[in-house]
Amino acid sequence: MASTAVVETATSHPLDPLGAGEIERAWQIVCEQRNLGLRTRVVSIMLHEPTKKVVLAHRPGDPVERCAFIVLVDREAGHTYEVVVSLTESRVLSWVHVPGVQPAIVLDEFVECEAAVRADARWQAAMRKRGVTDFSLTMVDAWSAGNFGFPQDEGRRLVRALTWVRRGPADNGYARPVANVVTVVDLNEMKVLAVEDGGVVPLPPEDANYSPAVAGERPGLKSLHIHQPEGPSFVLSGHELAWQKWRLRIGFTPREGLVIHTVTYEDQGRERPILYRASVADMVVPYGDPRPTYFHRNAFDVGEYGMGTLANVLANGCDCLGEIRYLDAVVNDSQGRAVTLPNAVCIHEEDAGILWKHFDWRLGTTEVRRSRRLVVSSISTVGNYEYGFYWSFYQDGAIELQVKMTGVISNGAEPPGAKPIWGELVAPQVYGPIHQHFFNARMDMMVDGLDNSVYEVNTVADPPGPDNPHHNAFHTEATLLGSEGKAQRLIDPLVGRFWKIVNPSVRNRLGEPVAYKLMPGENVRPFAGPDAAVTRRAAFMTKHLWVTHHDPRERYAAGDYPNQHPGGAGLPSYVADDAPLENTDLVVWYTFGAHHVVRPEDWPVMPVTPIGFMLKPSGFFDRNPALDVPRPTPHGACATGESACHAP
Ligand SMILES: [Cu+2]
Repeated sequence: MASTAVVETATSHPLDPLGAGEIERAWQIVCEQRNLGLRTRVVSIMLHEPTKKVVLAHRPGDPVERCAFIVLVDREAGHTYEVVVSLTESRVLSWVHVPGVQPAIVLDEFVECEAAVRADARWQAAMRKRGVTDFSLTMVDAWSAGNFGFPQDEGRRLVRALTWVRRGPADNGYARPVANVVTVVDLNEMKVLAVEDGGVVPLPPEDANYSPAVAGERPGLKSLHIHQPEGPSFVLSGHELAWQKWRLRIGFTPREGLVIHTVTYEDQGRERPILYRASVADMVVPYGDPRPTYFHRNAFDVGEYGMGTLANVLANGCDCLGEIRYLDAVVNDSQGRAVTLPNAVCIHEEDAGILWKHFDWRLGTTEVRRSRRLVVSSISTVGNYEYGFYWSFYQDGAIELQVKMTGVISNGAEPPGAKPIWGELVAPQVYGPIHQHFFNARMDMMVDGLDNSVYEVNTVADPPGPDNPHHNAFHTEATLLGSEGKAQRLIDPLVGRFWKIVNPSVRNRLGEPVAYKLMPGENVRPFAGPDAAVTRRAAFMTKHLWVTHHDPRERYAAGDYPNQHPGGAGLPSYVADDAPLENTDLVVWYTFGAHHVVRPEDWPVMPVTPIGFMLKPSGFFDRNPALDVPRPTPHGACATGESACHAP
């Protein structure tokens, strides 16, 4: 298991996430230097990232100045504050009241909200009407309230909680949704404001448990072991990862979870930068059912809940298989204490099928290479759903992000015999509303340097004519997306559309500017109307590609505080000045949507559905950069000709 290739030492780098000691020290400094109300909740404590200039100039051994960025809520006044603390100088550098916003809901609020709802007489009456008398068996999920312009919501920190009922203490409670009951809770006062009861629908009759005791275990699976007796081929030093010409840093924030920093690929002795920073900086799940228990389901799972805070503790042989190295993540609780999530980030190599092959039938020789990828991953549980984030790096210079969705669908109950319009039945009287999951990956690009341009490339058919007498001609057309206004685009798979991030100042040996291309995968458009609250609040989902001029304050596609936000924040405001984009420091934001028409097979726990995209070199290298990957067997046993002669 032990390997000399893996050096688990802490390096001091400006992008290292805050450690437990730093988190607690930052909060201690705030407590010492500011008069805090007794009812303060700490939402997040994370690294206040230094400027690119500082990071890119950093050399090993240089002194590192460390700062923390803290968001807190003063529950008494209902105010939100942003605080920057210098750990190096032990002082509060800035303290800013941000008016009219609600930061993400924190874990303690979930727990306290459930208790407050269970204790409320109106909610208890609603439960008794449904035959529920043991309130300890209920599960109350604090769904974000959204912003529907209700005057009574104004200025309050709210959730619209939904209830499910377990049959026994170890039961999958999501089997029994309580339809037509929405409980509005003020989180600052931790008080139930209203219980909206739209009438009784019976609880669904069936259990939905999925342990082997219930589901059984099929026979026939022989053991499968991944052995790397010499250890993995990557080297992890602190948060820096080096593998097969790739070098990158792994970051982690309570909000985004996994963050990938400073990605480079070594090419003929040059360490060539590709990405400065990448993360899934936002997501939203709009539901398509207009009825009272459903219309407000629009979870922004990154900005409203904190994907990092909800990261799982991963286990070898379960979440990842093989020769695994892990990184712990450290987040904060609402009292400013550090919370270590052991093994939150999994790093391992995977065989990824063949990388390239050619059989020369005249010579009877074959050259084939196996592809291996380095996968950096993390999984978060947000209430009923699981999201896995997998960044993969390939030997041919490709980068892939895959999000894997699993867990339990958000559901409801229908009366016996009812056939829902806005979704599907997944089990008797259990209903899964139609919905979508839109993710936005923010990629601060650095293709051979900070100054880049973005082109859209479409393929067009030539018109018939003297230059196209056989009507077969087609070619690509590249259009510069020269400003933030022009760089708001949709996918178009029918014209083979992709986007190229080029560095106009660096040419490959063919004289073309070096580039990476963004290759969309599965995608969809949002179906919520243009004036829907969720469309205003998550305008990022209305375009698949956005490009912005780099501004370190522009971090989140739906803005800094999407929770209860009326809309217009994030990308629409970032591009309002229509900044020019040619040959400059820019950020690419890619929205990708999973369209979830729920199936009975998604019940009671859904098989993983992956969605994602790739960044591929496109004239970045002079030729296939993976020619030098060694043959799969030491003496070239795969490299000699086998039979199977066939005519060309
Ligand atoms: Cu879904």
